[in-house]
Amino acid sequence: MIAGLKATSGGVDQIQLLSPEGEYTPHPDYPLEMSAEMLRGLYRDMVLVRRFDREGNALQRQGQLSIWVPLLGQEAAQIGAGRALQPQDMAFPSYREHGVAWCRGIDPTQLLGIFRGVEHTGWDPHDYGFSGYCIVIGNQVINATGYAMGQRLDGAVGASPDAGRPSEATIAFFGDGATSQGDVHEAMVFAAAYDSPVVFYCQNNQWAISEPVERQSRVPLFNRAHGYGFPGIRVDGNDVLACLAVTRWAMDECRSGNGPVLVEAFTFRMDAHTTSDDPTRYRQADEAQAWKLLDPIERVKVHLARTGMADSAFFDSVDREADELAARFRAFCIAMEVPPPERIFSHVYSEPNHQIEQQQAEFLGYLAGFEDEVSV
Ligand SMILES: Cc1ncc(C[n+]2csc(CCOP(=O)(O)OP(=O)(O)O)c2C)c(N)n1
Repeated sequence: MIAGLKATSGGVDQIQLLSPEGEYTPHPDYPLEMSAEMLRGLYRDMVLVRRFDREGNALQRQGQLSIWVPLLGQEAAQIGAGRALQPQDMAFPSYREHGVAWCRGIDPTQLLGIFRGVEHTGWDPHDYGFSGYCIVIGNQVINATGYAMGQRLDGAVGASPDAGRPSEATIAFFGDGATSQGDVHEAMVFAAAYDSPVVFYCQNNQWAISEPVERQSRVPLFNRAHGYGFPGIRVDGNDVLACLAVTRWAMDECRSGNGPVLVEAFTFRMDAHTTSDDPTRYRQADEAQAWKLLDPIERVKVHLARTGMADSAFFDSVDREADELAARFRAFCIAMEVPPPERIFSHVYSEPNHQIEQQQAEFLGYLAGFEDEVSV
């Protein structure tokens, strides 16, 4: 194993504000205005997101979803980054970013259609500043870079953006495995060449399905940024405060025209890659056990309790809210109607498309051929 990439240690370069024991230490380069309300809000976000994620997993096991992509363990990496964004920013997720979706204002029930196989997406990206989920590894990173280029050309970047609109930036979410993909390298070269306002946010959860990160990179991932010519920062991905502070800084750099930036959130995928995967086939149980001690929610809970910023009534109320959310999520899923078969051809392009219309007509004609069949 390569030094600095040991399973539970992000190494000396890793930015951390909240230790696994719940001790807060401010960082001079990444200041954060702390308040009890903000901390309670981050805690609530993480608990609710974990709760509906667990429900998604259970729904797949009960045959209600075709697949589910768990985020267990990555709550801090996602909520920290998600809460660092401003409404005018644009985020490009892969397929595991349920926590970021939550921060962008997407109701969790809107995530269900794609996993039940009845929707292409479930929301309009422009309404939320959150693109559709991307299953093709790395593809969204190149799209994000193009979008960020557009923000620059539109005059939305810099100290005094055109047309009185607030400065904007883009963030692209991807995994450690995606860094082995050509699209990601192209995106980084292009972003550097054109000073694109894009934060490359890599959640290094240690595994690309069964491929460990140390087989994919000879150096810690954040170090690769120096080769492209922009800053690379490794943050403790299980520390929501560090993820928030560092992403906020990185987005500000991009909004002011100093981007791009690579942020590597060093974390761990506690569950399977998807519900179709069996991690016991390729990883040791003690690896997950070691990461359990670094749980992103527990350290905030300990800090809140120890400092008196929250009491048991608060924790109980969040748990109750989580149960209610999970029940609503489940009920919505089970009640989802099966759409008519031609629906799959809609919402493919934003404008009418002749080829898609032709395919839809052909498909309907094919189905009509079965109308005379008598069922036995
Ligand atoms: C272009 C492409 N190649 C292969 C796959 C199959 N695939 C799905 S997920 C995955 C691993 C991705 O790992 P990583 O980028 O670390 O993200 P994570 O799932 O761990 O968040 C692969 C190879 C794919 N979806 N797209």
